[in-house]
Amino acid sequence: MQETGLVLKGVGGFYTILTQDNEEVTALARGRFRLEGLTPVCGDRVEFVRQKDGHAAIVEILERTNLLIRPQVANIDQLVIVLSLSAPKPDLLLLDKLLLQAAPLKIEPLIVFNKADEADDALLSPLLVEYAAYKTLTLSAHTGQGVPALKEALKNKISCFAGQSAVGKSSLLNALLPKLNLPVGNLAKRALRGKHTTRHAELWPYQGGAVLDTPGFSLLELKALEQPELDMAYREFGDAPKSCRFALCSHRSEPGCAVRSLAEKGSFSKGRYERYVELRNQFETLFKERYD
Ligand SMILES: Nc1nc2c(ncn2[C@@H]2O[C@H](COP(=O)(O)OP(=O)(O)OP(=O)(O)O)[C@@H](O)[C@H]2O)c(=O)[nH]1
Ligand SMILES: [Mg+2]
Ligand SMILES: [Zn+2]
Repeated sequence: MQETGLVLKGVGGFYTILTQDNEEVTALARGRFRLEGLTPVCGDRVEFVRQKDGHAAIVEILERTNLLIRPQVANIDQLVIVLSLSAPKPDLLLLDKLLLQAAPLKIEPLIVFNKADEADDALLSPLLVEYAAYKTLTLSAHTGQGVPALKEALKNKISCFAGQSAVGKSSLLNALLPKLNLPVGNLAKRALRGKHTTRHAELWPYQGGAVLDTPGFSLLELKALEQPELDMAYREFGDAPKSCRFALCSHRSEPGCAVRSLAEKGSFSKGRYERYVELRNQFETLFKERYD
């Protein structure tokens, strides 16, 4: 009998699958996949059959909604972008870059401001205004303040935690799932280097969905996006790009640019606009490399 399950991890050709009864079974991928150049990755929804030896065999990989390359993981619903309100200072260019990469992959972003216990209100208030178009949570992994709201936001979704190093991604996951006992702080890095551990992407079942930790900000390499994808990723732009004088306006120095005039009027933050220009310039370099 064929069953459907979720791949939690894959190590050395063995996959751990979460069944619909929340049971974990170990499975091998059938040889056919290798022939077709297909490999199950964590996050995959698969069809499998149980075998007499207690193992199972993956017979089908269901269609993916998206696929991240680093870490290799499929079907991410939500990107939890963690920032710190004390040290390290928020890297807003990285935040904007992650928001930008998530949009065309149809991944819902959730911005999490951690270390609220050490927060300076002068830092937080403008951030909340600047990112008002997005869902944000302010919380502290240390005091537990705001953590129930995060728990609620993770229900029934596959969520990937991302953000610069030391913002508290692993600490938050430990606060949600104490049994994970992930290494945090400098120790985390020393332990990794010492043991030459290869980091395998691994999903942990949580609240009817699953969560995934990523180290540092290795997630999502900058991929060249076309102007319409950029326009759609910036919620603040709204319909303005349609009113720009030029089709495919880059919103930098073209005359009659409706986006720039919104930014000048203060309809959205100056910082967001300036970082948009910086990322747009980076894309231009990427396009050149691609087509030269
Ligand atoms: N004050 C305060 N410190 C925190 C909080 N959350 C985490 N920290 C500290 O921040 C440091 C980094 O935490 P980690 O959870 O390892 O950060 P990370 O984002 O997983 O870092 P990488 O794995 O390197 O990407 C540790 O020293 C934590 O104790 C918090 O809510 N408040
Ligand atoms: Mg970590
Ligand atoms: Zn424009």
